[in-house]
Amino acid sequence: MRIDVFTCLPQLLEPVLSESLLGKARHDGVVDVRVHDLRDHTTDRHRSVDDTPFGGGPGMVLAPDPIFRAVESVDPPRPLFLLGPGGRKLDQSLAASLAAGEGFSLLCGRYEGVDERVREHLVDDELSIGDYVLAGGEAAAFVVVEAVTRLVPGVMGNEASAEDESFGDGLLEYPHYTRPAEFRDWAVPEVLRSGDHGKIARWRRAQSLARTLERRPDLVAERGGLSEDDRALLREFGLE
Ligand code: JCQ
Repeated sequence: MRIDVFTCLPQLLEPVLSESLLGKARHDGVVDVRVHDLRDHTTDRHRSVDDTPFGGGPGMVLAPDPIFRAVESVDPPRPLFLLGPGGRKLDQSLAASLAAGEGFSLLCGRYEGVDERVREHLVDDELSIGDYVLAGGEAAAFVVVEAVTRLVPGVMGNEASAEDESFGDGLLEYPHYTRPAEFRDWAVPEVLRSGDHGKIARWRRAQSLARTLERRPDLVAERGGLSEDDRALLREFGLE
């Protein structure tokens, strides 16, 4: 999987992409994440990537020339997504479809925006990580790269855990515990220490269901509500 990121702040992005399991996966050649500095594709003496908006108004706009030059000289994997609050919202299913492909590219918006000709004639689509405004697309690029690459086989330490978790099946995670069995008078639920693996699996599933119903009823509705099995499971553990 190859992911190319175009930014005028590579020094903000490169360090966070080089740490932890993603950094190791890049180092090991499991994923190929390339960060490109838009400033390397400027032609003026000041290496400027932005300019004042036609028509006036506050702030600066990313100019088209360095962006077109950067993208055309690299010929990065498509689709090329512009990161911005106006885009299609990233969710787990979009992350999964991107992870199933060969690669894609990201363009980080900055300042007040990006020259509209980039949107019209260069990028394939616009991607958002949520309904809020960032100073620039770099933090959003990191979110997209992390959400997608952790689904690529060989990136995460534990291959099983990416599947078993939150959102994998549209439910929130069950509660997790580690040692000590009793911490400040708070004991780990007895079922987890019972050694009854069938019962543990049912308890976890019931906890996931109850927690999702309580905190994110919209997610339960999205999967079509509770099945009869789901209800039986909640009843078994007195969670109904
Ligand atoms: C991404 N949710 C918010 C900020 C303009 C494309 O133009 C702009 C891009 C940005 C940076 O991205 C975000 C964002 N997902 O703010 C302003």
